[in-house]
Amino acid sequence: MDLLSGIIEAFSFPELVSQDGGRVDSLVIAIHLLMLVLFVGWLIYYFVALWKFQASNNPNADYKGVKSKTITNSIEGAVIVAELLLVVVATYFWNFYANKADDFSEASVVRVTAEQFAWSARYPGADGKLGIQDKTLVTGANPFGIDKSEPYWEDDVEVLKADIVVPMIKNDDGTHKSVTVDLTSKDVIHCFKVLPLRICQDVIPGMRIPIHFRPTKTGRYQITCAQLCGDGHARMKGAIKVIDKAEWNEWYKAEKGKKNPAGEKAAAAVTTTGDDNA
Ligand SMILES: [Cu+2]
Repeated sequence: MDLLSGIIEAFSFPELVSQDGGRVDSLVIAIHLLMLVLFVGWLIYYFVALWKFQASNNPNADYKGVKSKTITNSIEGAVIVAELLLVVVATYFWNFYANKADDFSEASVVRVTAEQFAWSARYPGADGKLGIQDKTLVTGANPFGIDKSEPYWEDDVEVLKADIVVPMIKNDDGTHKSVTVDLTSKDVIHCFKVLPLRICQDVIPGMRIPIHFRPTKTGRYQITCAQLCGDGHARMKGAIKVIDKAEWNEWYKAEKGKKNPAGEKAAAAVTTTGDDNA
């Protein structure tokens, strides 16, 4: 019984803590069913060919082969249908995750920056907006590459190489509020993969890629870097911590309290004169 439940567990989906993640599971199931149909189809074709072209039926080998176009046409047709299905379904899911959520608000954006081999986050401050980020401005003192000549950055909350904290907020109708994670990288291509949230998105230097999800359960979930990003890739583990609204408000207040805008302003004055990373 233990072995059976172990096998069932190994073939089951991991824990799901995202409102829309079920759609990803449906996509996985749909693709597996499609592959099953293809597999059975090919098996039937294989046995029919074995029987039809056996040696006793065809004592002399015929190097000209089959002249009828039926098989070629049906295989080409099947390939076209399968590819079309995959493209249509994949585009639908990609569109769903890549576009802004219906309840998108700038205040619910967390900007996540990947680097060899850690994850850092930046949250909008009281103005509800994040400062402008530019990879060419990244230095030791300015790890996010914040453009300090632009507005909004001063009150942003920064969490370096620690858990990425996001709130789980339940709406009155029982649905959950979306969180948008804006992904970018300081160095090479990484990949932000959180299995229980059913998200997996490449993180590309010079690009800001938003991805959204609706967490439905509080907890701490592992972020796996799903792109081989250097010799420390295997160690590049992070965590995303989903906490409830009350806890979130407290956490956010505490992080804001840690900030020292005056100190950051002084650092800005220094970094405009030289690059301390050189
Ligand atoms: Cu990585």
